[in-house]
Amino acid sequence: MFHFTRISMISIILSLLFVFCDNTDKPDGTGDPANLSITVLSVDMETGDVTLQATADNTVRYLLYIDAETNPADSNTTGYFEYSFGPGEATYEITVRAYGESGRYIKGSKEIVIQLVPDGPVPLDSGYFSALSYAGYSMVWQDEFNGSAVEPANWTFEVGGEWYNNELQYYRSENAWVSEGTLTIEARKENFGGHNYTSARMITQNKKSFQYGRVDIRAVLPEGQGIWPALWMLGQNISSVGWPKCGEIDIMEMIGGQGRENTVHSTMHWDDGNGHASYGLSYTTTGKNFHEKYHVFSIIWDEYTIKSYVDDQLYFTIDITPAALSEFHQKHFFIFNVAVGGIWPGNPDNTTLFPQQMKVDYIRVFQKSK
Ligand SMILES: [Ca+2]
Repeated sequence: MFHFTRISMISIILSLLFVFCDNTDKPDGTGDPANLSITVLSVDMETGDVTLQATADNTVRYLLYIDAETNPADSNTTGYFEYSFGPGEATYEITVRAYGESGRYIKGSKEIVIQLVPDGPVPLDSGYFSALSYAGYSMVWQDEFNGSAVEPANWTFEVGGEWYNNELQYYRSENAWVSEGTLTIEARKENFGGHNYTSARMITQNKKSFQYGRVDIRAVLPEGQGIWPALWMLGQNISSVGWPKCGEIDIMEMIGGQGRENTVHSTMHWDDGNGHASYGLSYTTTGKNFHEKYHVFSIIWDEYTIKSYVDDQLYFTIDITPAALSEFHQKHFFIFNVAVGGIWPGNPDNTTLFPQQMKVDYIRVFQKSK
């Protein structure tokens, strides 16, 4: 992803020190605290965990406040505090009060700003590459996304806000582009057409459709609760027979959040004569999550089976020879999209960082040589 976001923090001194009278047991000032200083010792860029040390003379107790000085977040005699601000963009005021034996205190404040900063794109050469050729196969179509625009001879944008599964996004062509050798589909948190999120969905229907072959798609996925990238296919006859009689080949789906970014799913959908039927399996990586480097999502589809792969590792096979699976013996077209929210992933929450991007390096289709 291009905007690979991480948390950073900066702190600045917000206020000078003041002496407050909490009570007047020792009005002569004996035992008053003095010389308060607050030092931010460490900031964990990914979790928002902060440690800080307050020191002052003649102090018997330190109290930590976050924002309003109503209830202390912590208190101790050492002045050493650990506090987790969590992810998300926000500005906090932290205040430390140092109480002396007199019962009076002095206080100081610092401002903590949590920001999300671009961490740069995942390098295009990171992760897995598939072969450019396979014995017994010929390449019949490829889009390497090496130009400067989405190729209209290959792709059509599906736009609008009426979708399925209680998804939240409005699809727009503005949320996809080609640059630096990749296709980017970006899910954004923005209001458009009565929706709170936008994204893109593009199809090859009536332009590039295939019956059987090997498909390789090299991509790096987005992340976060409620983010749902998919690389998939539908039967070319969907407009006449509808779903699921057209058949659906989900080459790769991932639902983000809750630590699920290490797993992708491949699923087939069809009509078995009694309605919708489906069968699929998932693949969980033992390496970096799917948003941290490129992987190749593949199917090998012939008249007998559809097999699904991640980085040439087979993890799913379905026998498509039974008559009820006739859907998979006809041409299918491709769909690339990033959905937001819905029944399966659940909706985004305050841990979801936007924008989120799926990047595709290439799609290649090979068929058995005649
Ligand atoms: Ca490329």
